[in-house]
Amino acid sequence: MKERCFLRAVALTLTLATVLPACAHRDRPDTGRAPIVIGHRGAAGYLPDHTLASYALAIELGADYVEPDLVATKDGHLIARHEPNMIATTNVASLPQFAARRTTKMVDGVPEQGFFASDFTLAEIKQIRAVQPLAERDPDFNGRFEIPTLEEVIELVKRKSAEKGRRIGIYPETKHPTFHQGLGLALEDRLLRVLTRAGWNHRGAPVFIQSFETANLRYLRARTELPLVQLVDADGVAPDGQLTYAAPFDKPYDWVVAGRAGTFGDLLTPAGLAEVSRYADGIGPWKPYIRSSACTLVNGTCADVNGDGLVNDADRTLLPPGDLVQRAHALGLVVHPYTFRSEQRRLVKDYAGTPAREYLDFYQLGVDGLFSDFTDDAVAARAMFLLKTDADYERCLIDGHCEGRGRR
Ligand SMILES: [Ca+2]
Repeated sequence: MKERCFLRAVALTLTLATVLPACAHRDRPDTGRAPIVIGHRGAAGYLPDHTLASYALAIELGADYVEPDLVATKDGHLIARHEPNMIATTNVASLPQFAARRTTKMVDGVPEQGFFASDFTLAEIKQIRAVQPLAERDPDFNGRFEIPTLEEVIELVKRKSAEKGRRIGIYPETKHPTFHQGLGLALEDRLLRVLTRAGWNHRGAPVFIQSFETANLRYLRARTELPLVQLVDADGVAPDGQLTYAAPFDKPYDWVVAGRAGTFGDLLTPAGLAEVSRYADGIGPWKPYIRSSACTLVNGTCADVNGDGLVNDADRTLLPPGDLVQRAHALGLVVHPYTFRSEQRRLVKDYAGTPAREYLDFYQLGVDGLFSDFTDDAVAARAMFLLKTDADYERCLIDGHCEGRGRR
């Protein structure tokens, strides 16, 4: 591949200097030149989220990074869970020894009842097993897998990387940083200590750190050279494709605490993005920020266009993409949207039920990577995308049509 690139580079040097970097960096998928595939919660489409089995499967399916979400235990260990409240993703509610731990806590201003990791020691967490939280996905592996620590995730990734002879990284998310700070279990220094002990707290280590909050990313910026990614959420998508904002998904929770007005969308205005670029290396926007969709209104509500009795993304049509990717790139920010899922009901009508069409659309729009529940589909589509890019090269060489390469 390198040699082919080099020969092309020679052939193209005189007229096409600007396309060369894409070719030269083909074998470095995490430099922003070819999109990386991030195994969202592991291989969440197939196995219970945030288990070593799920991360291992994502790696087997070709993930470049796996994504542990991090919450803290009572004794200060970082474990991989999507929420501090373990009620939906584990069997904890069925374990009699923990029945008395059921409680209500305020999480980002919302009361939640359940079983919180911060009320359990790591030894107790190890008695709990993960379950599949989504009813539409396979429950056969419920109750089989432990809750891993961050250290165990890193150990797995290092071992798999050595086995496979390829660079594999982690993409940890600090979950509810303000909530954890309020418990005296702040995530940030704990995360950096674990990464330092693993030899992974330096620029060039295979790690991105992500957060929906802003203040903790600024805190981390002063303490690590690792790339930081500002996640950008919203509450929903209106019938016309505009993002909607309602608590607790309206703004970073540190803004609520600080009394700062505004919404997540403000992070992506020209001024907001410039502010983000001063402390972060990338953005992780919900994918409608890059390309949204609209529904067909009948009597004021979205219609069941495909007549399957349900109203969902499969009834919506794509809108033209915005310019977020280009604006972020102009500021040197990488763009890693979330979350790509292969279920039919989650694919906008234009993708015709084919996940590859959605991936190809976003790869063409220039994203530097994406979070996928179905690593295999993301990786297969990337292979198609790179082939397509090769075809573009040929076309460029043969007849001079060199536009529309779709990547930086
Ligand atoms: Ca429908």
